[in-house]
Amino acid sequence: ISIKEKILSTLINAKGEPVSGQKLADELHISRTMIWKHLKSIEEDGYVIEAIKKKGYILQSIPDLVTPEQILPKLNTKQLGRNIDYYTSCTSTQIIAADKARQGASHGTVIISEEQTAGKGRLERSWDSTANKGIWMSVIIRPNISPEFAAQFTLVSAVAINQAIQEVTNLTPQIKWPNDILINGKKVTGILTELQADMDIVHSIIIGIGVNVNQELSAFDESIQNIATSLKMENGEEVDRSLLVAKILYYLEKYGDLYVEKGFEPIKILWESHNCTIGKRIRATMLRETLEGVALGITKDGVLELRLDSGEIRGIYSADIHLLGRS
Ligand code: BTX
Repeated sequence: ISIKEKILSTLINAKGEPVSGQKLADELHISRTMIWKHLKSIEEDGYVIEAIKKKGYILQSIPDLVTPEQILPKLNTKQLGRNIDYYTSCTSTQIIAADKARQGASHGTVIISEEQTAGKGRLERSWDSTANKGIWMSVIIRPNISPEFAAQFTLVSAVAINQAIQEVTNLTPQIKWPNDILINGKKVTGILTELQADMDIVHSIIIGIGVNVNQELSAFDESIQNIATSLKMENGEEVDRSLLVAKILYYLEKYGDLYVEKGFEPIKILWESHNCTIGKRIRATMLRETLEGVALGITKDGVLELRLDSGEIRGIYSADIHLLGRS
């Protein structure tokens, strides 16, 4: 933790009371001039600090950022998010997380950025990641499971994010198999799960989470304006991003642990109660074929069962799903 971070956390912990510049200088063993320089730099990050003669500095307002300083006081987890690597801008948190995981980053490490310049979707598609308006994060987990069970973490994550959004906003999102969260039919969240494993052992799973939070419609690239939405667009209010991050991590830990301990059955029930896919007529586009039919349900392994018009039932492991309406 740097000197600047120490000064900031002292100001935050003072809860509106003045903090003496001399006291800060004494405690941190640096000059008053250095304190002043750090305060200027904190102000450049969007914090508003008032200086009161003979009394000291008061923190007047905090910008909406997803810094560790803002997330940690709201975080109620044992391991997830206890180690946060924060960026104001980066190419993709998923790429940084993959490197860190290879270098041995611990279970629960989070890479989070205010902005991504090359955010990734599945199959090398791009993910629109406007600065300071969304949650763009990757969570490194190291569960003790074999690789064939890793894909289900996408469904575990969807349930966790869904629950967190409901709790913070009162909106009721729905999960579209396997990895989209929709509100009023538009995409508010994408999940990208990547695996580092050998044949029979998982080294790490990297869960990439993108949530559109405070964007206006015009913030989205024109090409996705008709399919994307943000929490603010849906409920008309700004959402506290760091609180939502903390809640997502809380439920991801809770449901991740539940999955590792009890298997997929309890997650399946939660997933089913929030999904908008089952019972619908859908089109599933896969790498080599496109199928149409009625989504019957998910199996105990999270595979989507599709009844084709011929009556044949097919298990879908991975696809892009287009909802065609009721069956
Ligand atoms: P996906 O392949 O299911 O969805 C990508 C598609 O979604 C795009 O082709 C586009 O049509 C649409 N899209 C792009 N950006 C947005 C957006 N902001 N909102 C709604 N729709 C959009 C989903 O892939 C997985 C996305 C994971 C993103 C996270 S962010 C943190 C981490 N880092 C990173 O680079 N990716 C993950």
